[in-house]
Amino acid sequence: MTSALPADLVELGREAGEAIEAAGDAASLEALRVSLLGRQGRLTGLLRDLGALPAEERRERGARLNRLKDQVAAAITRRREELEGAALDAALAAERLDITLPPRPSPAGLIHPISRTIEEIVAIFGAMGFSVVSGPDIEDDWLNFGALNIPEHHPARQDMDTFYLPGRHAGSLGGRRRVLRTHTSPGQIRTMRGAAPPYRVIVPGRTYRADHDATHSPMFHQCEGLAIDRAITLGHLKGCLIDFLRAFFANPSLPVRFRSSYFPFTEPSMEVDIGWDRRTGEIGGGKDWLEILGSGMVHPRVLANCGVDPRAWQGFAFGMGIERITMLKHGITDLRPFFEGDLRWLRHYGFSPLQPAILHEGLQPG
Ligand code: 2NL
Repeated sequence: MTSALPADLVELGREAGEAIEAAGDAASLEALRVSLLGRQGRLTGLLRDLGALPAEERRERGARLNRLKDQVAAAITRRREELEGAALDAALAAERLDITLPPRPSPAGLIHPISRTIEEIVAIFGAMGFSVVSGPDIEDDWLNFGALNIPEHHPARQDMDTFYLPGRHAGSLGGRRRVLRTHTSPGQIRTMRGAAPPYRVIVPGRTYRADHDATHSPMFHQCEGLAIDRAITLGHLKGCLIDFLRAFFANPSLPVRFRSSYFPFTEPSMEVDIGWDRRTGEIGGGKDWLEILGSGMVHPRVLANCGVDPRAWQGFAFGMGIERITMLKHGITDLRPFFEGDLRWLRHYGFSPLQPAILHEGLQPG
């Protein structure tokens, strides 16, 4: 048999219900739960007080109190779930991810024109069967000059033109002077000394000369090439270099002229010119000639200096300045920005890494 709740419990239930509905967040709801159902809570206290009542009264009030306690606990749970649901809805609304937004731009970087030219040279000579070789920037004066048949008192060897380093190479190199290489030839000298012929190599890389003005940088880049076999002739030299120049300048009818010259390390030696128009600067047109590289048949003394028998082996070599052919190809008129690291210049003249130099019936237009 049940009767109406005593007035104090009705009042407590109403108060608790209102407070639970009014709780705005998990923390205040939890504080409310502690104040009602915790060890010092009001309902807990009323339950504890039952012990003082006579048995009959205690049973009835106990049952009611317990029901009230269950109702309060259920109301708190419902309110907690409500608050959690609202918090999740708010987070979902605030943190919504729009996967249709375009990605933020990320800096891609560009290939420096010097690196691009080296890539193109490697692609062209690579297709002809040449391998790429590199050597150290610091050489000794035998590998840089002596082995190349450059005489002791040649002007190129003077301190005025060449960076010599303090101290000398120790040990097996017999106290030779240390020098920043003035061309990449020592890379080829090392190739010949290190293995038996035949050789087909190119050596692109940094080179150094004590020269600094508007058209000369103390550090610059060169690419040399070397082809040695049993019967390599001047005809092979001409064919390779004509093919190279026509591929590099992307002009299959580029005029190429070989002009007699002199280098201590080749015999005979030839300067190579391409046709251009002096007035407009246009490569391949006009009636003027522009010197573009040096070449020749490797001097027998150079082969012998490297332990290669010049009666059994012969071939050609050539050398070119990377900055120079890069400027000509792209119409760059000033040498200095190559080494200044100005990003505005690089953005103008740089190349996309996503379009590397690839040969397909000549180089693809950059
Ligand atoms: C030029 C001229 C040249 C070579 C470089 C060479 C290398 C060896 C043997 C013989 Cl190991 N020759 N290199 C030959 C002819 C010309 O460069 O005007 N360079 C910018």
